[in-house]
Amino acid sequence: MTQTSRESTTVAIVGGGVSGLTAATLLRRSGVDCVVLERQSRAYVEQRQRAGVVEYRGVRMFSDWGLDQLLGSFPADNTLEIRVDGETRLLGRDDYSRDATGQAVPQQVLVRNLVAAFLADGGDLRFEAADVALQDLGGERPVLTYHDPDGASREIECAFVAGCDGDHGVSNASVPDGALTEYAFDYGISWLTILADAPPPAHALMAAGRHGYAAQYSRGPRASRFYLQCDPGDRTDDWPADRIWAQLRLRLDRPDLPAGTITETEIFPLRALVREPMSYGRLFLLGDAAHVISPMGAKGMNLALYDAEVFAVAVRDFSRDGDDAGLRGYSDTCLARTWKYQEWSYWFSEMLHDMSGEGVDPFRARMAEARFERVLASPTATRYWAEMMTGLG
Ligand code: RFL
Repeated sequence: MTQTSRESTTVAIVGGGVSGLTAATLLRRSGVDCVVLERQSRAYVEQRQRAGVVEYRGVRMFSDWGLDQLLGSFPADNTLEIRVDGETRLLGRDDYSRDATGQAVPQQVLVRNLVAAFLADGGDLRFEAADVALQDLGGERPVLTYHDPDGASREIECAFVAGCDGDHGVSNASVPDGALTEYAFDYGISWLTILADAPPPAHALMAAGRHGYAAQYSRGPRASRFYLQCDPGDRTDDWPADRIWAQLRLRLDRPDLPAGTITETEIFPLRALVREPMSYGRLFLLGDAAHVISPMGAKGMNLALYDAEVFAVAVRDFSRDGDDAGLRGYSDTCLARTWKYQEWSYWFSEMLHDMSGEGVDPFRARMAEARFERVLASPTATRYWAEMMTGLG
């Protein structure tokens, strides 16, 4: 019978996305050894496109750790153009927003840079790790088992597990029933998201109107990510390219928007989910494994980065100084930011979907208009918006 050899590390990280790779990089910088197990191939994770902006707080975090080069060099100004039934209003032009700009970096570029830097630094990152299973999370030394790409069984014993494998990963599913409480919210709205070779707009552009919500964001010098509100029952087959471009031109009020090659379409429901607490025994949940957020405020990747830093600092303090305050406070610290961002994204999502549109309750529409006027007219409300946008609030 073949004996499975058991390895040992301080932190075993499940998932090599933004949260897992950032936690791994910061742990290594702190002298803490770790192993990252990623189910997919390197090629797959390096081309998976999603988010595109690291908020100012995240930019500062990378800079504080001497990792500025991972973000590239495309500043993202905080200007947001909002068109309501064709009328344009600008947010993010205040001094506070101007001084705290984020960085435009497509998520797959950040992942690619994190992978390269971690491996160049001698980091242990294992792709195509199949059947990862988590055992003894409540004990002193949890064990992870998996199959390597050759099909061999492997075991890793560790002091801590970082569950960075997203909403449908194995980490949160390994927690015993009843140990976590899930708070879920369904907006009752779906978005069609489109990646296309199309010149990006000067600023992030959102449009509310009677035909439904739409948005366009830069994804590099020649690509854009678009969103179109659609019926919850729609499938991508219902949205051929002609329909997509016609609806984008109409809703964004850009009759001259050139049609480019569409490289990806996906329909997803707008939803929110938070799992509390964000830890169980020696397992710590990071990023989407702990919370899912409406993309309206562009905060999913940014929350993942925040969790990664809080976790890495907590493990560093424990390993170096025996100080377990950070580990004990991990969940509360991360949940405080998570809920703040959930509330902001909820406010933002509801406001722009309610403002105008077929079938919108007239009372809700008036409320949304009042909210929007307040954020434009009141310096205090504008400042609050900017604090959330930059991540400094
Ligand atoms: P990730 O990036 O999904 O990485 C999880 C990794 O875990 C791996 N994995 C496993 N590995 C080993 N064993 C298993 N059993 C495993 N199961 C899964 C996966 O292969 C993967 O590599 O999660 P992480 O690190 O928590 O990062 C979260 C962010 O990716 C996510 O919040 C954002 O992409 C959300 N999001 C956006 N966030 C923003 O901040 N700004 C945006 O503009 C933005 N746009 C978006 C988005 C999400 C989108 N989707 C998913 C609907 C646009 C879209 C279309």
